[in-house]
Amino acid sequence: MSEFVNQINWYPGHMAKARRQMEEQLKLVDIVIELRDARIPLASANPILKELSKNKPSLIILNKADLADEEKSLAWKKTFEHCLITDSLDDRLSKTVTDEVKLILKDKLERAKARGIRKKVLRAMVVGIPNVGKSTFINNIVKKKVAKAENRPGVTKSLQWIRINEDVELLDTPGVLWPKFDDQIDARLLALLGSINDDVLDKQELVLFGLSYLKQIYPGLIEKRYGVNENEEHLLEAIAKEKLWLSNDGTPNITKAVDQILKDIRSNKIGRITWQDAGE
Ligand SMILES: Nc1nc2c(ncn2[C@@H]2O[C@H](COP(=O)(O)OP(=O)(O)O)[C@@H](O)[C@H]2O)c(=O)[nH]1
Ligand SMILES: [Mg+2]
Repeated sequence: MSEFVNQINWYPGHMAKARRQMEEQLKLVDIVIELRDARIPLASANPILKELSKNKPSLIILNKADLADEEKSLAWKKTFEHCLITDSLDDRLSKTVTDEVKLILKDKLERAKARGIRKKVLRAMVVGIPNVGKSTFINNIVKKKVAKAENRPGVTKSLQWIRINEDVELLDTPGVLWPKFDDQIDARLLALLGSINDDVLDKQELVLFGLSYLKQIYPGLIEKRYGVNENEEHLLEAIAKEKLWLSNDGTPNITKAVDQILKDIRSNKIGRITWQDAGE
């Protein structure tokens, strides 16, 4: 496979800086809330987060679950120690997340109590790769409660904490992590779902990859959606003909087919699809 995804946005200097900053911020929190895309639970993980967080408790959030295959989300949930299936627009998100955080950190709360600290406020930070829904998630969780905690000694001035409720506060800016570029399949899946800027990609190659991948994991789905069953070589042409995506001279318009299929995939017109299976 060719070197497919350009790493232009994540040159080494940028990664090193992001890494340093993340390490500093992680020291200040009790728990890491790691957002992943429920449609690609592995490809949307950062390759070194575990190492960076030094085994700090973590809560995996399978976000954008409204776009994913429900059954597969449940299967994925079982593979993580602590995991919630969410979408960033869920009304009860704030309560669901804080309840889970308190449950995970129950021992810590009890130890604090035993030492005479009556009300320990738990600190969390949200991390994740670009476009996974971090800002939407944070905005939802803190809505109407944007009482920023005061600056405290020992905490860098630029860091702001937002109190979600009496028990939990959140770093107001999420940690942005780079995605997995090294694995070319993961990189293609990220691109397919729009998590990597696709200006730098060969869209036709990407769409063909997506279609043949779909054929393997959801047999019959492409036929159902586009009414054709062709091998890869003629697939785009056949779909364009079937959907009447034609050029002025009446021939199949492949460019249009590519753009349209990419749009269909990203907007879930093809269906709720999870591209990676638990236990693979
Ligand atoms: N369907 C769906 N879309 C979401 C969800 N969370 C975020 N989005 C959309 O995904 C895009 C990226 O979200 P954003 O919060 O900016 O991601 P960030 O880059 O991680 O901060 C936006 O268009 C959001 O509206 C979700 O749970 N479900
Ligand atoms: Mg953001």
